[in-house]
Amino acid sequence: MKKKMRVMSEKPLNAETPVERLRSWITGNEVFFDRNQGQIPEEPVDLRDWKLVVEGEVDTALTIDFDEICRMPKAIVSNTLECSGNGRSLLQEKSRGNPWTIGGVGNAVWAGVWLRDVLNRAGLTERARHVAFEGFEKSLGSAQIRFIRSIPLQKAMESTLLAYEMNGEFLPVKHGFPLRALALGWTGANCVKWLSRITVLEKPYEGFFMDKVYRVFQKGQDSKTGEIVAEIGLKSIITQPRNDEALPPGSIAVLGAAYAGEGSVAAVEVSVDGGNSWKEASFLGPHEPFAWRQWQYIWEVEERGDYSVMARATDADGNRQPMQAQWNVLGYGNNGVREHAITVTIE
Ligand SMILES: Nc1nc2c(c(=O)[nH]1)N[C@H]1C(S)=C(S)[C@@H](COP(=O)(O)O)O[C@H]1N2
Ligand SMILES: [Mo]
Repeated sequence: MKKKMRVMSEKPLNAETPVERLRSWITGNEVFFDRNQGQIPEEPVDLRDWKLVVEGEVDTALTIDFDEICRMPKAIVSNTLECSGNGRSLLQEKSRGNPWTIGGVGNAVWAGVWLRDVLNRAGLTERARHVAFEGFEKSLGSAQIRFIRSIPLQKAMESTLLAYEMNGEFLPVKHGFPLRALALGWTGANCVKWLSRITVLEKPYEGFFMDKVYRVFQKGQDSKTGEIVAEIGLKSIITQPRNDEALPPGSIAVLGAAYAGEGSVAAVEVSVDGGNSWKEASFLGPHEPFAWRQWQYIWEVEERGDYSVMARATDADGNRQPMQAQWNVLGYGNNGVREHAITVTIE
């Protein structure tokens, strides 16, 4: 099976999963997409040197070592992680950033401790509203800006995991060893790797990675007034056939995955005529909270020619994926049906 990542930059490492490897419910650790702002640690940190500091708007600041984390109640959850910029290169109008196609997403089974258990240990003051995470990796660039991101307290207490395992192994170094945040159903930017410090705040953390990037804004608008990227949007991707593939007439298995952030995918439909008519796809494999669903549609086709194949997802609340994505300067959240259409030639 193909293992080669599509590398967009080496330093920092930004690489997407080959499409063939998005066809199973679990995305293997070795092909899980890589998204980094700073330098991936060269070696796994010595666990004797690592600790997690919890401070800020808490009754008692804590310093927790790895053994202590592992002794806390263990939670196991599936979660689909997607980079906010995934699909950027498929937008109709160009935008700034890594040229992701569809492989800036993956699904894994993660194990760790609930953030709420850690925060409850420290005790929250009545001023507590947001929770900031800091990664310990070396920054890149002359400005030496640390990767610090905050999320609202409600998300932190409801459905945020501090994960130390990914698909049954300790986190690979690239994916945040020994501990990372996982705001379930939210984009990767909210899931800080190489976690070393949690600071409870009265308001969102202010800094480069909060105010200049990971905001949805338009040309001429101050980035800081744009919305902060949070939940992953409702979206479907086609993983087979490949875009521009030529196939003989007959029975063609169209495969894909669909995901809905904190929501649940209820249906996926496929169109082979540019969106004029739609047929329901069937689901394959597990259906778990926060995780994508794999689907297939058997397309019977006899007539030769070029076909535009599209997939659109509907969630459990009846929301339907938009036909076209909402463009923004940094190209976040591309979940447009048209942007993700593929062309198949029957010859
Ligand atoms: N410490 C740290 N955490 C980070 C980042 C980073 O650069 N540094 N990148 C974030 C972004 S933008 C994404 S999409 C995810 C990617 O996680 P992965 O590389 O494990 O797939 O990590 C997030 N957490
Ligand atoms: Mo990201």
